[in-house]
Amino acid sequence: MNDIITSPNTKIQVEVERPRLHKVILVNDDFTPREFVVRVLKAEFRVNEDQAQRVMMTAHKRGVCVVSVYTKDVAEAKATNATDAGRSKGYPLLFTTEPEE
Ligand code: TYC
Repeated sequence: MNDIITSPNTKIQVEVERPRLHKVILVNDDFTPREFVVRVLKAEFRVNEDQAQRVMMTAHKRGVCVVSVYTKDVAEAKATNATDAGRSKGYPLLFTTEPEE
């Protein structure tokens, strides 16, 4: 019977980096109605009326506004869904994504 017990003495250190978050950015245009932008923000990004109004007005005045941050896949899926919601009504509403610094 071979019952010698050996214990490993090599320590393995694994460094895990937190995945970078990605911003979803609302881009202003001259055609999409304000109420529609607010409705899409509330439906897709789970913000309340007040938050949706602020984000929409910031994009309206400054050209763009960060809506929220998510992991890459979630940010891209939400930006695509929200952009498609506008396109389905014939509006040029656009949401883009970019990695956080
Ligand atoms: N600028 C649009 C208008 O005056 C409203 C709007 C706001 C559209 C923000 C897009 O990302 C946007 N009807």
